[in-house]
Amino acid sequence: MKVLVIGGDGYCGWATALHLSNRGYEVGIVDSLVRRYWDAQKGVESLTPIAPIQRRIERWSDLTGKSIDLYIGDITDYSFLSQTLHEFEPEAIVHYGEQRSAPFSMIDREHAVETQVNNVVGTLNILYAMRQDFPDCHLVKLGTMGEYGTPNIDIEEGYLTLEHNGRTDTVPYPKQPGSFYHLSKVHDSHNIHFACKIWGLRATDLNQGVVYGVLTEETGMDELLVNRLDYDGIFGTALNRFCTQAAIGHPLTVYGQGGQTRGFLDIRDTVRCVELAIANPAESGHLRVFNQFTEQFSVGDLALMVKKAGNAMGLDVEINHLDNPRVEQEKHYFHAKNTNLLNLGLQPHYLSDSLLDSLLNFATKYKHRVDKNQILPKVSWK
Ligand code: NAD
Ligand code: USQ
Repeated sequence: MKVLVIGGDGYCGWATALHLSNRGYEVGIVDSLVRRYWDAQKGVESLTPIAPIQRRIERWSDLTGKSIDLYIGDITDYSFLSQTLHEFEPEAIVHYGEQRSAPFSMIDREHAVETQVNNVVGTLNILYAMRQDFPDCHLVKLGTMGEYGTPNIDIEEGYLTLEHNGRTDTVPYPKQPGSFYHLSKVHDSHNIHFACKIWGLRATDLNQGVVYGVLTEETGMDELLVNRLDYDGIFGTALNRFCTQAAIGHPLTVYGQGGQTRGFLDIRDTVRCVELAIANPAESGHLRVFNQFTEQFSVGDLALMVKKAGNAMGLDVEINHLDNPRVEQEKHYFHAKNTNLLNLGLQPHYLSDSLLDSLLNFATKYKHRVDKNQILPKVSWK
């Protein structure tokens, strides 16, 4: 099957492209390389040195004999997108190609606009291109668990059955996201839902939790294939940041009380979930929603786990509770369903002592590359 991975130079996209290629899919990568530009613009860098995309792909091909097609361009440019789809003729599109940092989207008006234009227009262009020429293609779109926010009731997978004044209906689950970035994903979900309904397209929205880890079977094959590891205050996610902080002896940066609870998953499960979604396509005319995470933790619990694992390795790990730069609930109910992917056969990698050891070892190996000025958060929601 031919699969186009949009955003294939990024953290999740690179790991996914290699995994699918390894599993025998014919893979193409689309990327504007805008994430490398944003890093340069903000003066931040992946902890791991990442090679140019062309070298990464060449190395993969030398190692495995498998080729990956590369299309460099911006999907908000409709003629580029349309031409690329005609050249590659995908049977499935995996769409990771968005601005994905909540703090980036909250810097100021310009960053909020840039995030929402990039994300919403890119996704709308894909929907129009599919409607025009590829109506049977399956869109696998990366959404996020943060679309739901932290409601005081259980989170279902995409839809909620309501009873109101004696009548019942099943409707998209109410969304209460916590940043202009997370809102862009909600707008995408609504646009995809509508396009499936009116044009009969098929799509899966993967509401993914916070991803952690560096290595997959494929990205661990060679130094040139290594994945990015963001630890800075804009792009770094909680557990990746905590492990890097532990490695350099910086107190772990728990925001506020630390009771913020989220869904989490290992990058090795991200690639497998996407493969499962592709191998079991959605029906046409329907937006299917899967909640893509394997475990729930509070950030305070994660910090304690990193401290314990770090201390066992001889690192001196302290936990700091900073004034929360975000506006979010710091103590709340959180119980989300995640059975759809398990029912398709996902066998999760749970967060274990050995994985924490390997993440800490990884962070320690590259700790000379840490820019200590990029650890503390600089973006405020207020
Ligand atoms: P990333 O920034 O590492 O990768 C995104 C890639 O998309 C980059 O290489 C970037 O250059 C490219 N891109 C962005 N806009 C583009 C455009 N208009 N045209 C072409 N390419 C474009 O991000 P990531 O962590 O790999 O996240 C990928 C997706 O997964 C995002 O949609 C994000 O919302 C979602 N997601 C990520 C996480 C996580 O923890 N990393 C969790 C849940 C959901
Ligand atoms: N947090 C800390 N300390 C830190 C960093 C974060 O306490 O140093 C807290 C945040 O306040 C928040 C939680 O940890 O409560 C998660 O923050 P994060 O930066 O790890 O994740 P988030 O901003 O939600 O975004 C990330 C990805 C995004 C994806 C989302 C999945 O960047 O692309 O959509 O995770 S989810 O959170 O499920 O929506």
